[in-house]
Amino acid sequence: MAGQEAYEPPAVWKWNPDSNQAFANINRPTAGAQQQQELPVGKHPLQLYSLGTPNGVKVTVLLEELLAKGHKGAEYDAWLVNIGDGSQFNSGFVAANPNSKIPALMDHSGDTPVRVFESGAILMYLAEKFGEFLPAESAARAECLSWLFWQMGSTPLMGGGFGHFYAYAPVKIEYAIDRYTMEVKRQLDLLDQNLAERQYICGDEYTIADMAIWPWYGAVVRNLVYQAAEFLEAHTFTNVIRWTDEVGEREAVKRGQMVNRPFGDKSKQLLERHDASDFELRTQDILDPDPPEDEKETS
Ligand SMILES: N[C@@H](CCC(=O)N[C@@H](CS)C(=O)NCC(=O)O)C(=O)O
Repeated sequence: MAGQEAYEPPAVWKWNPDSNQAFANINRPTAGAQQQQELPVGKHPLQLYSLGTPNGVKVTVLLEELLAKGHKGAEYDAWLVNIGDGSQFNSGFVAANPNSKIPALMDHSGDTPVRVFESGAILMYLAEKFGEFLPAESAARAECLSWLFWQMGSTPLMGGGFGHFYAYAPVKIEYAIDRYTMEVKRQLDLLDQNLAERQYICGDEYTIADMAIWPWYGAVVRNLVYQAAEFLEAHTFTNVIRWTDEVGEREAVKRGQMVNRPFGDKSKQLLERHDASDFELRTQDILDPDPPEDEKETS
């Protein structure tokens, strides 16, 4: 098969730390802290440790949506966790999330701090805490949680499966790309059929299910991840595109996407968020402006 070298697995797999696997510098086959480093704690009860990837954006969008609805208790400090340098293996982060992946939330509002990890669990925790974006009525709640858990279970096949083998793997393996492309197209078709009938994922109401699904599938159809829109014929999923654009117009969604974002347009990068005014005062174009063209080094 094209791109596939013959490989006979040995009886026992051994880790090769020098392999050419994508992300080999941070991946290892063991869990737990690798270095002592405590987490910073800011002034608000809610402390978020994250990065502006789709899993991180879900949570910052929800927090900004809660604040937009007037929930002052949703004020939060968002600290940047650089997963490229292995900060997710610092002892403080591991105490907040033993799984060593962003996002992780600490809620200091009670007598004992509460840790919450897994983005879906964080969405549910905050939605329940503030009584928003998760319907209270049993059937509507079941529908919302079904789509939330659908995202948590399905997206790894898109990200870890399709995205990894299509965009990141150092060899293009037809078998793997075929397998995961089939699944991703099926997932997009499912969303498209659902959104043909409904304004939002669960019906007329915008919920945490939209917030969970949008950063992933919206990014794919708008070609913001994996550069695969043409390959997947993303333009055919017209209902997903309609919903993607509609959700993307929300002010809280625009703000949530800026938080803990160390890449892209500097005016949209808010590396840390400690106050609502940070969106106006502390973006990277202000904190770290590019030198004027005529002062740039020429070599
Ligand atoms: N199921 C987890 C997945 C989180 C996740 O995969 N986070 C990635 C960034 S999007 C990460 O922290 N990766 C670092 C690593 O794998 O070491 C969730 O939804 O919270």
